[in-house]
Amino acid sequence: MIAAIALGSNLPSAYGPPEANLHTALTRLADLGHVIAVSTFHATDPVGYLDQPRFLNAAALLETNLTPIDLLHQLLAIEHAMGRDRSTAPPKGPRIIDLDLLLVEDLTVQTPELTLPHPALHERRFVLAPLAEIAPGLQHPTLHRTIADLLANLPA
Ligand code: PH2
Ligand code: MG
Ligand code: MG
Repeated sequence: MIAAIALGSNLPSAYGPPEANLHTALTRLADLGHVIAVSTFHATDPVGYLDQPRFLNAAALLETNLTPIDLLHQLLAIEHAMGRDRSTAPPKGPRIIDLDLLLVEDLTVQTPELTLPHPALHERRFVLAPLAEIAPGLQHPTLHRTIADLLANLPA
């Protein structure tokens, strides 16, 4: 199956600055399958929780044999292995690495642990802009609009 994954970082780690964190995370994603495409890295202003450094955001397409829930667990394991500590940081606050599962083919999943498509995918420019570089024609499975269309129609 092909999964779309959002990457974000706005703190340095043992691997280096946010740019190095994205590169490290992409290397680890490659252990989970085949990385088909990677966007450029976008410097973005923080959204939601404003008092934090700017982010570097990206998107990737991963071909994998993992189930969606196993893939989610692997993404969380990479975050943890790279030094992200969810117990101390505020929600939506600064992080070494954030790996969000956006889409898996046209699956819809509603469980306490995992919602697909990602519930905020369609309203976040920092997610849609990188994803539109590598998958502009991908259809949102419930909104039935392409990534390029969702990006073009975001409020400014
Ligand atoms: N992630 C958040 C909250 N705010 N802002 C930007 N620019 N980029 C992010 O990745 C981001 C954010 C929570 O996941
Ligand atoms: Mg996350
Ligand atoms: Mg996130």
